[in-house]
Amino acid sequence: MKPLAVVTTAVVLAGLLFFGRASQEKPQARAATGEGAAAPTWFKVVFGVDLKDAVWDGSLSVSGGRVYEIESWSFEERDQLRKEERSWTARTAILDGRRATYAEPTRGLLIKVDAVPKTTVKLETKQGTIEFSPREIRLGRAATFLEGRATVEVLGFGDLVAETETDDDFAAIAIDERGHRHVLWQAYDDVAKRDWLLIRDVDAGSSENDGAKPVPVFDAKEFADPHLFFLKGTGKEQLVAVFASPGENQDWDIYAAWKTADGWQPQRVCSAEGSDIHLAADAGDDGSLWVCWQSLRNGNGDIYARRYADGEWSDELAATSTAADEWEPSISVARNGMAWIGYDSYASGNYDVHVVPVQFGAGPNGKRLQAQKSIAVATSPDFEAHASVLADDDSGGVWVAYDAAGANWGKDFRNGPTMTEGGYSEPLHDGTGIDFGFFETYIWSVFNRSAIPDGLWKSLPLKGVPLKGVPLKGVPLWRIVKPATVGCGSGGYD
Ligand SMILES: [Ca+2]
Ligand SMILES: [Ca+2]
Ligand SMILES: [Ca+2]
Repeated sequence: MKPLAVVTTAVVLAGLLFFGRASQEKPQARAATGEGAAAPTWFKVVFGVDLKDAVWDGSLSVSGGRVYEIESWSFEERDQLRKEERSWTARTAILDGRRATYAEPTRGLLIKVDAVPKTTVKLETKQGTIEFSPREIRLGRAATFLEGRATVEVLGFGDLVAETETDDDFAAIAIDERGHRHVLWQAYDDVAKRDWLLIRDVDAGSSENDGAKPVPVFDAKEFADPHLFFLKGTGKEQLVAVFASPGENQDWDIYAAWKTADGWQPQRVCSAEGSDIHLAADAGDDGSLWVCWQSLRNGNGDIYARRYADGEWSDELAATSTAADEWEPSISVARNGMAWIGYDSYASGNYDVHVVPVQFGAGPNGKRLQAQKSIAVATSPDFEAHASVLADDDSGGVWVAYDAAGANWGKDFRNGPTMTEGGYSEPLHDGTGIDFGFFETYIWSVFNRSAIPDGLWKSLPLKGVPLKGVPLKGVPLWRIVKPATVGCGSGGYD
């Protein structure tokens, strides 16, 4: 069922970029008009974080700046926003009795306001007044108000990358030494029935020939998994795009393309017979670029990796070599140079999640990659797949998030035998969630996020195996770990 997953995991960005304060502080990247100038910025205000039944009717006013837009967020039918008056009626909590909708118990507003130093935003509600200076809300941290019953988050601001007539998906971004934002994306041309891999320097002046308009990075008609990096630390800073494509060969391979004075110079990173797809990539602090992907050679899927630094690619490493299929890797490079590769495997007759640490520096010339022993993250008879890894430099460990569902989730042999000898496979639209795992040198634990009846989520420790007897304590669960979206399809691989 996996081959179509790549098609169904699209995150449509519609050509919009969202930036928070981090990029606002780059004056080159904005049309700054004075000291501390900042673009009008979106904020999200959430009422009823305490999940209590309460009336939050109120109104919005801004001093020292303008309100540009106001939208409701998670309103029920009974709630109402009056945009012209900047006022609303809204009641939080899920009321007793049969639910009319499956909205969350919280309600809120999305507001686009000025974010200059003198701006103050005030929301007067039946539960109290929320007042804040937009510049004091930190990116990625919700500020709390009214004893934690309401929050305000900065969402950022949007710029149109390019007005196109193509369907634009799979955007990637890198920022160069001048603070210019380069955006790479895959564009489907419905007239020519082909894809383009396009890039644009969003901050190039109109007089700059190079990058002011979208340009193709590579001449092919199909692409997947584009990534873009601005490599630093090697003395030769350069934009590099990596992607999967069949090129002219009718055989999917991995490619890199380097931005040079003479345009984009492509390089084939893998040329094995068979499909080389599901590309993941990350850049190390040392200026290295790592790629890993699924290669369907030798009659089954395995995870391969290469590392680029100082003008050279390492040898190709088979990070797995089982007779079963390994799928959809993700990669995160730690500050110490270790690359963590997560993937799912069908070696046990159902999808299980593993990570493998990979180091550079092996072999007679010290330029080979070497995989350490792989670590099992989730190996129950249930569906555990789509690993997403994040190296944690503070602990020297790695976070792993993955999609989890019941046994044989989404399979099309519901009445057939399973590896657990039951007759059950969980239907496609039932019960997928996200599980978290955390591994560090001495401690291993898995947290299971289980659904509770009202549709909220809670975290439960599922199992903990202290490898060297060190108790697990204080592991935060709010680290940024981005799971892959569950995809579905049909096909011949497991
Ligand atoms: Ca190939
Ligand atoms: Ca294999
Ligand atoms: Ca499993």
